[in-house]
Amino acid sequence: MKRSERAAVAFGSNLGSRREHIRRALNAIRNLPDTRLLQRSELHDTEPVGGPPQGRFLNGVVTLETSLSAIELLDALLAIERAEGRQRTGKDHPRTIDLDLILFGNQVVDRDRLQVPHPRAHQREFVLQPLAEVAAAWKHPVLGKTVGDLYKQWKRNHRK
Ligand code: PH2
Ligand code: MG
Ligand code: MG
Repeated sequence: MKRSERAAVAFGSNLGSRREHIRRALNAIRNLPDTRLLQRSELHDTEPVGGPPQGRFLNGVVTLETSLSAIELLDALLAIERAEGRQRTGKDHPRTIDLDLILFGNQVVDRDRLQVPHPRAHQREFVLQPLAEVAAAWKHPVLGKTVGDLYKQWKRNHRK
């Protein structure tokens, strides 16, 4: 048995039948080789952040146990996005499904194709809130704080 890692994957959809894209993408994740789905957060209906004017998102997070490498998992997620009809029309444009690798054990990856932890995750409530539901105690290997603390910090910084 290869060494396995726990991974956190954020998903979001704001084009077409949002629930259906998410359902099928999570099914495809469940069927990946050497991978087990551990937990799924609630689905959150969220305001789009950045990009051109566009519809609201459904966002959430799953945790996985996998013996794929981070890059292998990234490639598998991109293939699932393509199978769900994802078109890359421009940065932050509406999408049928977006699957972002957020955390991979305590590994730090900084390559052109892949940065883990996801460099903007700790600034985004649509990632932090569902991530805190399923992985509050997970320590961010770069920032040295738990996901729960990062979400508390986000809320403190965005208090009106
Ligand atoms: N994803 C983005 C940009 N903005 N906003 C919300 N609410 N949800 C997202 O998933 C999202 C976004 C880039 O991936
Ligand atoms: Mg994204
Ligand atoms: Mg993405």
